[in-house]
Amino acid sequence: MNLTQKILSDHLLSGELTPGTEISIRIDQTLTQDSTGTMAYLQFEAMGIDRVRTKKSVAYIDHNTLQTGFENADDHQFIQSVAKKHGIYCSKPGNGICHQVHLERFGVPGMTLLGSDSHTPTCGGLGMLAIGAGGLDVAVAMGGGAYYLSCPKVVGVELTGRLPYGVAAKDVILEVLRRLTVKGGMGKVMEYIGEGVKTLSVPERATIANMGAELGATTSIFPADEITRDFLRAQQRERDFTPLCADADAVYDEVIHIDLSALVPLVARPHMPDEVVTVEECGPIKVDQVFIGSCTNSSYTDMMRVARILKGKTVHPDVSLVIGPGSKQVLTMLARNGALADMLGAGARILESACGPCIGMGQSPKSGAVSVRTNNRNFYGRSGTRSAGIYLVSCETAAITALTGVLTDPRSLNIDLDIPQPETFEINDNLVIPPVAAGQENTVDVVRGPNIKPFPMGRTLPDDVSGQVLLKMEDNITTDHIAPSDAKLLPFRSNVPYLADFCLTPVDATFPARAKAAGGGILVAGANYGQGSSREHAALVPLYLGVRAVVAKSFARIHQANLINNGILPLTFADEADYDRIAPGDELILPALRPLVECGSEAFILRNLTRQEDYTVLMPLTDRQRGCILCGGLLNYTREGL
Ligand code: MIC
Ligand code: SF4
Repeated sequence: MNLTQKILSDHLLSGELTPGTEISIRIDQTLTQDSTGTMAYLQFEAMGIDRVRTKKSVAYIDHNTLQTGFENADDHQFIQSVAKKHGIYCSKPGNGICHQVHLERFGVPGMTLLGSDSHTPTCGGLGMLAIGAGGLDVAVAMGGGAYYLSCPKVVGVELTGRLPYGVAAKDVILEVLRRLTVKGGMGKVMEYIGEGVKTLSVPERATIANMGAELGATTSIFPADEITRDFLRAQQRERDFTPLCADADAVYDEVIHIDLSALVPLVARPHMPDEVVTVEECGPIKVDQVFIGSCTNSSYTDMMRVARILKGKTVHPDVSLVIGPGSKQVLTMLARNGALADMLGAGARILESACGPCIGMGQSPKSGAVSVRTNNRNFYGRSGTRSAGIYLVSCETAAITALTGVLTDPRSLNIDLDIPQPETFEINDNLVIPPVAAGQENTVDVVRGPNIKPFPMGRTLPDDVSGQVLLKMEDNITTDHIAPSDAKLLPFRSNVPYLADFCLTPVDATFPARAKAAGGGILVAGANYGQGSSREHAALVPLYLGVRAVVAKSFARIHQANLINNGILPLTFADEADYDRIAPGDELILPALRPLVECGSEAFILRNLTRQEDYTVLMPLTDRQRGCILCGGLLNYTREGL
């Protein structure tokens, strides 16, 4: 067996490990972050369970830390109190980015982790099977419920050789994205194997696993070996180590080879993470802003390399350099060993350990800017400045670029970039608040500020579903298009009615008003609809606006699950050519849909009343998903079941 199959079979609750069929697995750990967490905890509360039934559940506060009004702080208080009551550890603002902290302090090789954030696979760097999901799926897992997923194919990514000077783990994953594209990992787990794995530290593996999310992969995983043991020992948790790897004769559905020695520094150009070219090909474009940080690249070793490059130098006069170390642990260590002073000395602007600019929470670049960043997504508008272009690179490329003012290949540096892992990391978990003991739940009152509004619930499926095509979209529409998030909108993640007025506005500014005027309708989209974030808001907000169905060429995994969980129909074209036959404004109907879904049909007639045409659309559903669709969502379905 390969490693993925081993962990899946250890946790299998139903189904068989046949790719493409539904399986369900037991979840050992969960994580939430604040921008998806408020909704997840409201849903958890709605399930009426006193205490989480996982081995460990952690609620992080790391996204909404700008606090430009009362909203974020209210949400923090809600999360901290609800966590304390229900058996969940709460990582307070300032403790760091969920994935970085989880890797340092909580991840355990061989366990399963479900997180309400699409970059949860970061802990795959430790040999965990770590999967991103919508908040409702995480709420169910916290309650001890199974997590259902389509059994993935397993791709063996065989690494050989060793990274040359100036080439980083980030360049490995950018190379995978260059080859496979943002759709290339759909339905697959990327399992890293081969001799080259041994040359990569745990934080480097985590960078690669993290950005596997941009491939659309279910997750990415590395073996747990002596390097993993050393990392856990340095985190004073060697007891959590178990050696894990694939069997020598393990079989993979596909294998791809990467010779680490042959890689060069790469860059993903605006506005997609797979728009990858070499730094050399991209050329010395003039740069206005550099951001170093995010869950992809903010480990201690990343930051130390940056400090070394900056030491004794000055940031280019036309560049604003912003650095956000990934965790309190990292920032404290930089402060103690003087690296922070080197960064400050060079003119870097230091941010608290949080997501920050990665999700547009501050530091939006100027109009038309070129912003070079170490994070994982460069989707249109995500920085908060729609006219800016975001270029994704390694820490080394970002740091030297900040000095030269133009995109620069770090192989031109001539300083030692070899940073060994420290013998021991600085351990201080005083910003992690433990829950009350079992049985004490009633001693905690959950605090709800005025920003917390009830979430919309789906309605039972009517016999016919009909509506106007409100919008026709191209391929690769992201959740940042559907439910945009920046410093102005993130504070309203617990306020769906407010967010609804921004739904799909990066595609068409008139969409929310038109959807409201039409009383809802149907969306038409190309391939990989809903890629990116796990935010359930990309389903809740259209639900609030009355969207009943999305007809697409294909869907991204987490978004498709979020649609079903909220009772919105995810339909695909049987013949993709039919996509071209539908126009915005067309009136569509799915006649007798409910009885057909009830009797298990998977193919349906979609009638275009405007053009007098019929198309075949598909919606293969498992029994559980059928229940969700018929009842108008997972919560209704679970309640009916109870
Ligand atoms: C992101 O990177 O897009 C986010 C913000 O972390 C999201 C979660 C969210 O939208 O709240 C994610 O990756 O799932
Ligand atoms: Fe935070 Fe950015 Fe990572 Fe999302 S991708 S968890 S916003 S740092």
